[in-house]
Amino acid sequence: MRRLLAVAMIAMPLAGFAQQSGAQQSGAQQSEIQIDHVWSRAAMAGHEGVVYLTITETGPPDTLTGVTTPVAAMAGLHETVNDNGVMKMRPVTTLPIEPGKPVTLVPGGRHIMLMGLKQALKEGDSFPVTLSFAKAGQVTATATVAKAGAAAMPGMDHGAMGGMPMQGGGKSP
Ligand SMILES: [Cu+2]
Repeated sequence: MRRLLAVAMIAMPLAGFAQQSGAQQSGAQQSEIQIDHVWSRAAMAGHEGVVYLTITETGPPDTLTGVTTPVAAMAGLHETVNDNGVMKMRPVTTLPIEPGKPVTLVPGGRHIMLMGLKQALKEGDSFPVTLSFAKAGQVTATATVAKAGAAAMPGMDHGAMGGMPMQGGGKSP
């Protein structure tokens, strides 16, 4: 009888602890970020490139805060806006990621702009793209290069940006 009581007394605080730590874990920033459909288009070295992908969050809300890739001097988030019939691109600094609401970067919408390609992107190649999230930290995905102009949006050419109104974008000669 005495032994049984002792076991019960030990078991109770343990159960309480387990419950508490379980709650803490679900409340902690256990970010579950998945990046799919990562693709790019063939482009020449020194030119601009583009990356499209889908971000799915199954953990708590997060924010995409930046993008880097070894194949470009600079990478950044852009969105495409229709300004009185003229398609323009503008930089986006952060992108909120909500659980259960996949964020898609597709031609004609949001995309990752690669500025100053350090190497040519050839069809069939792949290269890493690292996304920085406020909570999840850095997540690296692999982009596959499609042919130039693949699923291109009419009236917008990422390969040659001549005449494209774009903030802070240097034109290739
Ligand atoms: Cu762009």
